[in-house]
Amino acid sequence: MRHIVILTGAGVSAESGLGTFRDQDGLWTKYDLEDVATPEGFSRNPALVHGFYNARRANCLAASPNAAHAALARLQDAFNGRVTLVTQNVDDLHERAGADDVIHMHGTLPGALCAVCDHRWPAPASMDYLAACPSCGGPDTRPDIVWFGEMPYRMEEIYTALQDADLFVAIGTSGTVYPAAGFVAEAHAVGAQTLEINLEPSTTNGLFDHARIGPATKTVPEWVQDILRQ
Ligand code: BV8
Ligand code: ZN
Repeated sequence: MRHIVILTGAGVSAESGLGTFRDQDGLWTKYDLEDVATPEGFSRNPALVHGFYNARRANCLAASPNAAHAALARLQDAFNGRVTLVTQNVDDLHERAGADDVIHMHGTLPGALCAVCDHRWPAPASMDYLAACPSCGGPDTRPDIVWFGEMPYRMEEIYTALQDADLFVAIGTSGTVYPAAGFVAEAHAVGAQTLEINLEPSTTNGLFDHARIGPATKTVPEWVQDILRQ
């Protein structure tokens, strides 16, 4: 096996205490996605959206990577082939566990973006919409997050990796958000093996050749060990 492409979702950070989205007390059960994760919501009420992301940024800072993040960083180090690690998550727990070149297709909580000049800088602990852009002084500073209706980042790179994959592994994602939920079909189309690792089978589980069910801090280290033993 030469090239493994991995896609992680909120489930890989669940045991670090960061909420998921669609589980019973998930984020989308407390906030209306339309209000806090769309450009329209941001222009309607930027203070609410900054408050939502400031709270998540604080959660993220207080959280620590778990055994699943550590195992994936180990795989990147020890696997004698290529590992492309794509995440839908906006937390930086993969990096803090030692992973490198993590492809954050939905942006990152620690990142700030200027909607006027596209300048990016490390977000302050708490952002507010009055804060001017450090580069152009513009008023439209926002979290560097990809909202619904916006184009995810580094899609070219992801599709090129999927074309070259021997194995595609989806970890801790419900398979409800596109284009990420479509990656398994892309991998399948080029003849890659596909594996889902999840607490319970996701909506797209039927599209995977294999599945390992259980909490990520147990299933991911076991899977990494099996791969490195091969
Ligand atoms: C796009 C950042 C178009 C925000 C996120 C109408 C208008 C426009 C677009 C659409 C539309 N209708 C549909 C769409 C497409 C839309 C979409 O897919 N909507 C869905 C809801 C139907 N997609 C988009 O809008 C995307 N953009 O299409 O652009 C375009 C095209 C060309 C040019 C220009 C534009 C953008 C999507 C990105 C949105 N941003 N995140 C933020 O984080 O605040 S997505 C959001 O959901 C999350 O960030 C997360 O990344 C994503 C997926 O969630 P999951 O990670 O899967 O989490 P979830 O809670 O759902 O599942 C948790 C899983 O973990 C479960 O399976 C559970 O079993 C498992 N689990 C739990 N505990 C554990 C565990 N597993 C293991 N161990 C455990 N312990
Ligand atoms: Zn600017």
